[in-house]
Amino acid sequence: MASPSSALNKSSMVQQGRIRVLKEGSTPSGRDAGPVVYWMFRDQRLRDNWALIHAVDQANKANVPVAIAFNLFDQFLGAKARQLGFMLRGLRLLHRDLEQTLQIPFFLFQGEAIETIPNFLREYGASLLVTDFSPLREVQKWKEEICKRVGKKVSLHEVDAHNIVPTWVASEKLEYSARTIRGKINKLLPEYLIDFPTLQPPSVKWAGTNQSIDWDDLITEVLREGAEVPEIKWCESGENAAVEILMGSKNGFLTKRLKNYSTDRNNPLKPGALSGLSPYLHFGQISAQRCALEAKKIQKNCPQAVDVFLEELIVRRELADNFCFYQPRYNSLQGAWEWARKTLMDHASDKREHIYTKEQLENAQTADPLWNASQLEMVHYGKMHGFMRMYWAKKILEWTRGPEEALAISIYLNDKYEIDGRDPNGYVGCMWSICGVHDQGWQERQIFGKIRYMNYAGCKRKFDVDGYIAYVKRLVTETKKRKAESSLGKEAKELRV
Ligand code: FAD
Ligand code: FO1
Repeated sequence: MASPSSALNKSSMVQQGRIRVLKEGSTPSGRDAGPVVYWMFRDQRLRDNWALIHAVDQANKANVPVAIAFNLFDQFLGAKARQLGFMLRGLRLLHRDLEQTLQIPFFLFQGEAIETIPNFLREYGASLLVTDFSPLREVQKWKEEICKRVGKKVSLHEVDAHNIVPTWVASEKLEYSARTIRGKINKLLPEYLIDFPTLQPPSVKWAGTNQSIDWDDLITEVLREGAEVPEIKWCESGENAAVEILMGSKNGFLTKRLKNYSTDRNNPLKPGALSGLSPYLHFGQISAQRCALEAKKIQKNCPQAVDVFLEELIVRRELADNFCFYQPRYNSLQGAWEWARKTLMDHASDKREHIYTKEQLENAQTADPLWNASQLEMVHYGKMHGFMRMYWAKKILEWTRGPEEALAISIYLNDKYEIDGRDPNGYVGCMWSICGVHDQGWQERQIFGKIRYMNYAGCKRKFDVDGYIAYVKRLVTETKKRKAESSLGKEAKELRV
């Protein structure tokens, strides 16, 4: 479907390897070239955004205006108030900054992108649609459909603004593990881990009217509809908040917390040892390339911590995009390797000590207080500690009737409650834990077969399990108290009215 990006007006701002031409329009350049539209989807930021840079560059070359379009889906992979509130608050800030700095209009549509985006292109006679890149099946299908629905003259370019080494450049095939992709990525880092050009306002201003967006109304509506999974208060949304988390002078990861990363990142009692970047990376409010550039600047101060961080941020994260891009069944047992499917099926009827329903798991009603604590951390805090996610998913394999059910439940719960859910990292995280994707085979045992096993005793050896359970208990109490106070506050306000 995609051809090499030879058909571009030689993009001088963005490396050709980062761009895929999904559709080549027939627009003769010159007077009847229409505007450029950037359909912003995964990379919801103005700074360090290759897709936006490309859209402005192409508009300037064709001497036409450029606009940003965002489509808010009615239902997106189980997202609720927690995720949509975070996303929309970030977009509201982006909209404000956009008008103040780049004077590029921002249009927000509600419904299905395969309807709203082609309609918008037709309304303004656009010649080029630029999109950012997500390997998720649905997204790839939407783009194929949009290619069919737009006029002959419209071109469609996809820009990988999320990965440092574009997924299709890092490897042309499904990689087996971090070991097989690491060398391929590291070889290309000198070429792709480069600084960003500073974006200037486009040369040609948008002639049409700008859309006025009632953000308060929209956010209130989305919070009401998605109230089942309430917003989290500890995680402020937006590009500025993301930069604070990365390198703020108060408590930034690179500025204040990096030294503990290599030693404490697997200790669930020290969540501050982790970067805390995943909500911002997931929604594209910060560029992984920016995080890597800033980390490399201080590599000499904490060489080991930076190496470990870059391994997770670049190799592990881009391996997840590789998996989802080349394995369309990335969230099902069919997407696992043959050895894993076989070993799991060989042990599918092994006796389980416990069998729990999705509801029992969702309500943290198992006999394992450690697992319950991790589930409660995810439900109430919205971000389970990375180490616990492995234990959490593996126990679901042990306590359900078979691997398909385990996979379905882990992905359902992960995407419903995690602020960073619905992400290739999450599908791979569940597939790694339950079906050994990107892992090797281990000593064969009941239920798990050759899938890596984790247990309570192993956790006890690694960290203070009782301390973590107590920590989560406090967390849940505080969250419930805050929720009660805020709803009291709301009632009082209504009474005063
Ligand atoms: P840090 O350790 O500071 O990592 C920095 C960044 O590196 C992360 O934000 C992430 O982008 C990347 N990274 C770190 N670990 C991994 C990994 N194992 N795989 C891929 N990328 C990684 N990550 C998500 O973003 N969304 C999810 O829904 C998600 N679900 C998971 C489910 C399971 C069962 C497992 C085992 C892992 C899951 N992960 C997920 C991966 C990882 O746990 C989180 O990315 C990490 O805990 C996020 O916190 P952080 O940014 O503070 O981590
Ligand atoms: N992107 C959009 O363009 N429109 C949406 O309505 C939308 C909702 C959404 C909800 C939860 C979530 O985690 C992400 C969401 N995204 C949305 C962002 C985008 O889909 C993600 O970056 C991909 O899921 C990752 O590939």
